[in-house]
Amino acid sequence: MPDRRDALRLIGLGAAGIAGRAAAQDIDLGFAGGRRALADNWPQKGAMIVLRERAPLLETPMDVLGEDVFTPNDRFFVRWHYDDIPLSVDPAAFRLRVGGAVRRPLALSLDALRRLPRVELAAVNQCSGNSRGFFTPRVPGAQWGDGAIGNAMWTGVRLRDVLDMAGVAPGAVAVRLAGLDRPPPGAPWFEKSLAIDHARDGEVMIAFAMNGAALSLLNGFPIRLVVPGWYSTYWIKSLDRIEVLTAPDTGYWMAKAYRIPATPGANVVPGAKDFPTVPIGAMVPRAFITPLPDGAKLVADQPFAVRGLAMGGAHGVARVDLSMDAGRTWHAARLGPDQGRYGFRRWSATIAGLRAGGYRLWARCTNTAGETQAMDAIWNPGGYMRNPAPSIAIRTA
Ligand SMILES: Nc1nc2c(c(=O)[nH]1)N[C@H]1C(S)=C(S)[C@@H](COP(=O)(O)O)O[C@H]1N2
Ligand SMILES: [Mo]
Repeated sequence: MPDRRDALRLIGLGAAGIAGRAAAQDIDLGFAGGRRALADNWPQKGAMIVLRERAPLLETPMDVLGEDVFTPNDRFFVRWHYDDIPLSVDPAAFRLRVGGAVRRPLALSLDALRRLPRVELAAVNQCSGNSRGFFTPRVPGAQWGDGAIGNAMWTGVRLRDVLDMAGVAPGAVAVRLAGLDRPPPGAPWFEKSLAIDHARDGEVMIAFAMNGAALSLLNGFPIRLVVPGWYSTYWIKSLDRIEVLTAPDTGYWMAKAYRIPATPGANVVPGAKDFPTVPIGAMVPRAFITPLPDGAKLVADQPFAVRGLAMGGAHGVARVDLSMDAGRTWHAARLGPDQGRYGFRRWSATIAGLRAGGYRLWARCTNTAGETQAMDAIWNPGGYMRNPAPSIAIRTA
């Protein structure tokens, strides 16, 4: 648990320290306006890329992401919408309330939750707007690079088991979830809903640990929702309220925000405005080439190793392919161990020696449902679901 001093840093005292430290450790995310400070004075966090201090937006550096299939908790990205986030939580006093269309409203202690059957699952947590900074033309919203993503082994209990304890009443259509963070006066609570069948699918989880340790405050201590395969806007942190609804959620965060064009791949012509929308949902496949940096300098005529991570979205990773000719021909990469369909999977390949010169290397992931990454990026005004085949420049000399 962060102490009081750590908590104070969260509410703004950190600013001076961050500014003082930043100059030597700037990072360039690779788009105009993408210079950011790296700061290591956030509670329970190592060096993070700071997009915003209040409410915190902290991004994972890509070389850190590439080091392991599981993202270290102290480098895991952070995203909150409202300034008023929980700075300390008393685990003994904490209660998860379950109400709405249920037979027995509940106020569950953490101990009561822990008595339910335990489940464990690897899953990628990715912000809907990950990589938004690369949108062309640019769109408003958090200007993330590619690091608003991480993979963890989540431990917790099934949302279904909690709902069954309360007894879902007939006529239930959705389950609404909210946490301890508070909106400013007049603004709507950050609440998200899942269809009742989704909420009861046995995979949606209330997690109390990631990678074997308690959640950090910034990542949702003491419990958070995990919605495997779905964008993390639904992964409510510091979850303390569950409400079963008998009519669809018409709240701001479902009906107005986090909506995507109802078109294939959420893609519209840049600048388009009047199109039907649906709430964002399942993630799409992505590959990342890391830790090899963009513009890597390699020795000519010598084979070299490339590796990275891939995710399949709502389906497992079927394959990762590499191209050195702008997508005309693709060659299969080796896949590392399968840790479950919702997690990252390692890929690697050896590339034969290249004559001295400049090259570009592309990667793409295809999932077990046959969805793959296109060479060209999509566009939508929310800056959501970006997943073109990534590429890096390589120089050999
Ligand atoms: N209570 C609460 N939960 C929340 C949010 C929030 O603002 N409040 N933001 C959501 C969004 S949009 C994202 S991307 C993820 C980020 O999870 P992380 O900070 O653990 O990486 O939290 C989700 N859960
Ligand atoms: Mo997000």
